[in-house]
Amino acid sequence: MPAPPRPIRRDPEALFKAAREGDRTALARMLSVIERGGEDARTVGRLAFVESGGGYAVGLTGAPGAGKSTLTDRLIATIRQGGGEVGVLAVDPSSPYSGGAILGDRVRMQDHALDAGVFIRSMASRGHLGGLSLATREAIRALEAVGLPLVLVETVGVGQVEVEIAGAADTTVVVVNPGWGDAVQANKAGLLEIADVFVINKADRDGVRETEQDLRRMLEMSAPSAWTPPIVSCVAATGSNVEEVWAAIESHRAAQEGDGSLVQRRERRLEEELREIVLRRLEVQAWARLKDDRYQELLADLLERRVDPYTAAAALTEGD
Ligand SMILES: Nc1nc2c(ncn2[C@@H]2O[C@H](COP(=O)(O)OP(=O)(O)OP(=O)(O)O)[C@@H](O)[C@H]2O)c(=O)[nH]1
Ligand SMILES: [Mg+2]
Repeated sequence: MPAPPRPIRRDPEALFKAAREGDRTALARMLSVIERGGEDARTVGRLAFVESGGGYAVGLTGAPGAGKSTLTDRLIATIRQGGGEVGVLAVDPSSPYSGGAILGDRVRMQDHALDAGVFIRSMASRGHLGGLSLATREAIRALEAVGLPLVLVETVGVGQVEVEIAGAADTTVVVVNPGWGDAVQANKAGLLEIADVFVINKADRDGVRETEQDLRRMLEMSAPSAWTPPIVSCVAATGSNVEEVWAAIESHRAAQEGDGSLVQRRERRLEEELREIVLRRLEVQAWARLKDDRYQELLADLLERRVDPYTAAAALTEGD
């Protein structure tokens, strides 16, 4: 029996070209390249950047188990009914697993796996936490660049990195559940500041009214802005009221497109990205310096009290 054809290793340019032509396997590989980082990732990122900017990204975040994946699954169906194509990134900063495989709890989304209008990919940290938020931005642009007009980004967890990733979308949806304290927890995690739309999922349970009141009260205490995040309750498990969630996302989009704030938001985001990349590069350079001989000398001088720490630091950081 002939051996199955081995996947051909393609250079990043060829990969990008194939992905643009609709080759989903090439697209999946391109995302692996981005996730891994390095020279090939830079090439793909550069190519994608030029072709990106035409899509719209929706971030979904919230505490573990809030129902983000179930809701994402339902939103995919809603979007597909409207005839739109959609890319989905499931980002899990706490998980070392990633790749083409869709993680356990996302099995539901597998229903869409055979639909050519849906592309689903999970991304994980591979150890460098902050790097994931940069990689996610590049992945969103890659999906835009191959012509997916809409990207949903589900982020698991409620830490700082998760807030960063979810906040990097054009519309950020924060998913909470009914019950005492859930809204307060979301507030503590910094989710209130990034929310454009609140979803109270699992509305088949008690406490929806109280949670809604909590959210309203906290919103009233926060600084006034042009957009007041709507609060929509739904039962993602059955699909009940998911259309309203989608409508709230669309009205946020329309409001931002109407008053020019979307452009501003994107510009701000790009500047933030630039700053983060610069900081990262400087950090790498700094660590490199801390390995050289000059450092060892200065450290010895410091420990012998021949030099103070500030003078030593100045000697290490001055341009040479
Ligand atoms: N009762 C009820 N259960 C729901 C609803 N939506 C989701 N669930 C259940 O809640 C559990 C968690 O749902 P997921 O969609 O995996 O939640 P998640 O937020 O993606 O979870 P992580 O990705 O692990 O953070 C599952 O058992 C779902 O079946 C709902 O509207 N009502
Ligand atoms: Mg999930």
